[in-house]
Amino acid sequence: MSSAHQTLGVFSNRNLGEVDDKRFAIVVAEWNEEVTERLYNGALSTLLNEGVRETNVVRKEVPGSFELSLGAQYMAQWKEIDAVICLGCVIRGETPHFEYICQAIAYGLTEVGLKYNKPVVFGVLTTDSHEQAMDRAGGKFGNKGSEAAITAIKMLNF
Ligand code: DLZ
Repeated sequence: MSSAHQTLGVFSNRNLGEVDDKRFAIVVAEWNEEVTERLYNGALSTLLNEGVRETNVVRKEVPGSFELSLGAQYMAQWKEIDAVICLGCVIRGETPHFEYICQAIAYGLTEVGLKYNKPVVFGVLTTDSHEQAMDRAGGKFGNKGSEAAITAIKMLNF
């Protein structure tokens, strides 16, 4: 579950390094679309602000957050893709198997990143309510999509 106090404010975006030749895939879950679209807009605008070329960003969709791992794998296996940003939103109150889905995504994305030796970023909100998710998708606690984009850039310049 997201901490109520976790915001972009704790996240430094200084000295990110060169990104103009880097290519990104953004995989977006359709479930809780109102939230995930905001995450996507946050991620894309952050990449562009940091100097990534728009033609170097590809967007793909998966039905729900559970499918992010496979979507990430499809993208990571392309040699043309340098980093994969995965965006989703799982809401505890509306998801009886919340823990299983969240755990599966965390393990799945970790595995893909290690298998392909590329940044695969967990930009998935795991909240108690829709309101908490909106707060973290461009609301009062920042935008987890932007944070995910910064994470991808940082790991590319590791
Ligand atoms: C089935 C389901 C439920 C109940 N809740 C969510 C959710 O809150 N967020 C989300 O991204 N996806 C949810 N899903 C869909 C699953 O992620 C998945 O798409 C289906 O179980 C099919 O594998």
